[in-house]
Parts: sequence; structure tokens; C-alpha cells
Amino acid sequence: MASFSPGFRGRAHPLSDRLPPGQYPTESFPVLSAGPTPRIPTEEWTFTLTTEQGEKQSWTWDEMMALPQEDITTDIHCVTRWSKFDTRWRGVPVKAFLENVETTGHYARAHCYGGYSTNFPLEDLLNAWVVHTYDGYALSPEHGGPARLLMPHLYLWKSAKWVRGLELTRHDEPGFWESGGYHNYGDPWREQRRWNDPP
Ligand SMILES: Nc1nc2c(c(=O)[nH]1)N[C@H]1C(S)=C(S)[C@@H](COP(=O)(O)O)O[C@H]1N2
Ligand SMILES: [Mo]
Repeated sequence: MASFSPGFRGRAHPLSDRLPPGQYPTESFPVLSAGPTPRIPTEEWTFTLTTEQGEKQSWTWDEMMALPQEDITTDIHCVTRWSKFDTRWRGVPVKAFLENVETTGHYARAHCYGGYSTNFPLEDLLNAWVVHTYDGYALSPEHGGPARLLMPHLYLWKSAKWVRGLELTRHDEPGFWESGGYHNYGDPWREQRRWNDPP
């Protein structure tokens, strides 16, 4: 009798089909941070959504934890060429924060404790989460705890660690690495690494 397990589809394909061009698989989980690691107690953590009109909505840690939670198993791809398969996270789908928000903007930027930022089209937030748990444990500060953005369809520099908010914008405004020569969008399957790689 046929039976289906959640991992069936993944295992039916060779892992090489899941490896974007120019990447190698790794079992380890490297840490890549542009500066010192901020330590933000959850009692002090807030997440603020700002619209292009300047309207703000904020969530405390407890309010964020009261939103719908999802478990995500996904491959992640870093522009420094490592990929890691089947990483397991838990967090809030970004669309839960956008539920009662009116916007005419088409872009967004993530802002972080420590000053980092990164930009993407608004619609990419439909495949993004604010995650607080990695592999069953509270996300470590090195990997962006207490909470980071997870946007697994783009290179990992878009998954802002120590996220403290999202800003919806009318115009696309490059973030930290995007201003520093990285590609504005960063699709690993199209190898959008540097600013002059094809759109
Ligand atoms: N706030 C913040 N987020 C960040 C970074 C950073 O320096 N600061 N580095 C980015 C880059 S370049 C990568 S590859 C990933 C690395 O995530 P990791 O350290 O959990 O592997 O985080 C991204 N998010
Ligand atoms: Mo990176």
C-alpha cells in the first residue's frame, strides 16, 4: 500500500537539484555578521512596522508570540557559496504583521538592532517569516536571536538578523550590502551575487 511522508518529495529528487549554481552543501552553520552581535533581551525587544505614510504599529515579544506560528523546513543559500539543506525554524509569517496594514508602497526594508538593513520588493514578504526558534531551540544571538527575518528564496544576506522592524516604501532603497556592491535582489537560482549580475 502506498504511503506518503512529508519528506517524500524532497527525497525523490537528487540533492544536486536543490543546489543553486556555484554553491556547495554544508552540514555546518557558519556565522556571518558585519559587526558585533547585539544582545537584546526579549523583554526589551519590539517589532515595528512603518508604512510609507509614516504610520507605525508595534508588537512586543509576547504579542509577537501570540500571533500565528509556523514551522518551516527550508534550504538556505549564502552568497559566500555555502548552502544548507532542510534547516528547521519556527516563527510568524510576515503576512500576519501585514494583516491590517494599508499600503501603496511596492518595496520594503528590514531594519535591525545594530544598524543593518536590507531591501526587497513588498511581495517577497509573502515568503518570509520572523523566526525565533532554530532546530527546536531558541535562536542563538550569533544567528540573529532573539528573532531574525527568514526569506529563504533569496541569498541569506536578505534574512536580517536581530530584526526590529519593517519599513514599507514607495521607492526601492538599497540596504547595507546592496549599497556595498551586492545584487539588489539576490536570487540564488539566477546567481545574482554582485550588483552587475543580470537582473
Ligand atoms: N543584522 C544583520 N543581519 C544579517 C547580517 C548582518 O551582518 N547583520 N549578515 C547577513 C549575511 S551577509 C548573511 S550570509 C546571513 C548569515 O546568517 P548566519 O550568521 O545565521 O549564518 O545573515 C545576514 N543577516
Ligand atoms: Mo552573506
